[in-house]
Amino acid sequence: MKSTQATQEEYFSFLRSVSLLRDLPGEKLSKIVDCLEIDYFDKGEYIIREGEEGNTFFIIARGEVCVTQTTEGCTEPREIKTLGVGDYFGEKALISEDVRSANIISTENDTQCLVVDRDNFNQMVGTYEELQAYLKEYVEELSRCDERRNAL
Ligand code: WNU
Repeated sequence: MKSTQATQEEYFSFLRSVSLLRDLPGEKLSKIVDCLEIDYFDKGEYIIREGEEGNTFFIIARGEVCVTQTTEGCTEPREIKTLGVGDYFGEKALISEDVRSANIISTENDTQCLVVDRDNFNQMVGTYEELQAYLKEYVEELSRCDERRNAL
């Protein structure tokens, strides 16, 4: 990401406030800031589509998104949760080496996401065993949630 130093510092302190990244060393966080892309989405716009290949991880810096998913026996994808500022998504496809497992749709105009690509995500997570273990466990929990939803 090319930007002024002031913006760099804003993103740095924002990332520091994201629970997942709380314990990363500053040096690591600065590297993430350096390689971030910023993406903007309008209300109703799909950020992620279920079934597509994905190579990016997202952190919401502004706005809100909803998570929807196809379930057996339903024609329309079902809404499963909403996420807001400081929440993140898209880790599952990266960690499980799978296609996207849900839709992520912006529910506000001008939703702003910080986007980390697979290489940088692996660098961010791979070097921190705790982070890796935490996400891996979370992703397994999501798979169980998916199964339960389909069993109902
Ligand atoms: C869920 N089932 C599935 C969420 C975000 C981060 C964490 C929950 Cl650590 P992807 C679609 C994304 C997926 C997840 C997100 O949707 N998601 C869920 C569920 O119940 N996915 N399968 N809830 S919000 C959320 C925990 O990030 O990653 O790359 O794309 O498959």
